[in-house]
Amino acid sequence: MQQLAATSELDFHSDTYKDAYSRINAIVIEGEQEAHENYIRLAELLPEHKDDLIRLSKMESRHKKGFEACGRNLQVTPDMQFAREFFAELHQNFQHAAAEGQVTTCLLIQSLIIECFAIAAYNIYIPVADDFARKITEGVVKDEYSHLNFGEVWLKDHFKEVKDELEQANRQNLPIVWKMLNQVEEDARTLAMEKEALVEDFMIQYGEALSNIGFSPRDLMRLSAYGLTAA
Ligand code: PL3
Ligand code: FE2
Ligand code: FE2
Repeated sequence: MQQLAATSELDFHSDTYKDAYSRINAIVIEGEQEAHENYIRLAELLPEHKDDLIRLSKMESRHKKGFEACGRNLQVTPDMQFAREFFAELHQNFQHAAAEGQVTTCLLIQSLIIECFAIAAYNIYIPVADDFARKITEGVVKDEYSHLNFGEVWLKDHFKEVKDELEQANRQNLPIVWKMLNQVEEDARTLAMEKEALVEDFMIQYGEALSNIGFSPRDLMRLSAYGLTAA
């Protein structure tokens, strides 16, 4: 009900909406661009899955184009500088892990954390988006589930060998997600997206993914607790 009331009051052409959109839209464009690059890097690290990963990287550039069109449609110029800073920590951690050949950490950052973040954000955005952006986002979110699935399947197949590195990568990167959410909380609310809903959706996707990979309910509690302290 609250969501409905909020939507009917949204003015997609107001200065307030467009100002917040210039940052959120940029974050999403930057996120899709980094995802594109990350899957190309992963294709180098996992040559036996090269074709699949290159296919995912191409989907990410299509997503980026779609969200660029959403910004243009509202006559908003995305604040890309803001967005690059927003992703800087995760970006650095991914680059570092890739340089060390830590495929597990790279997959946790891209296919679990970033994809779950995207799925949560897009799910919460769809009901409050303008008509143009809603259609684009509905198409994109379907793809993101398949990207999350790629990571889940690979990590599940190698669970014994990757478990410790996953725990360590989770501990290092999950707190960053909460910091990122806090940074966009206000702008997201201007778009009628509530932080609590984003957190809830993220934790559901992420927890399900960890459970599919092989973590026990007890492990899940421990893993999810990281970062809550930072939120
Ligand atoms: C991977 O395929 C895509 C990575 C994109 C990451 C997006 C994170 C978005 C968080 C910002 C919350 C508001 C989202 C608004 C949706 C248009
Ligand atoms: Fe994407
Ligand atoms: Fe994706």
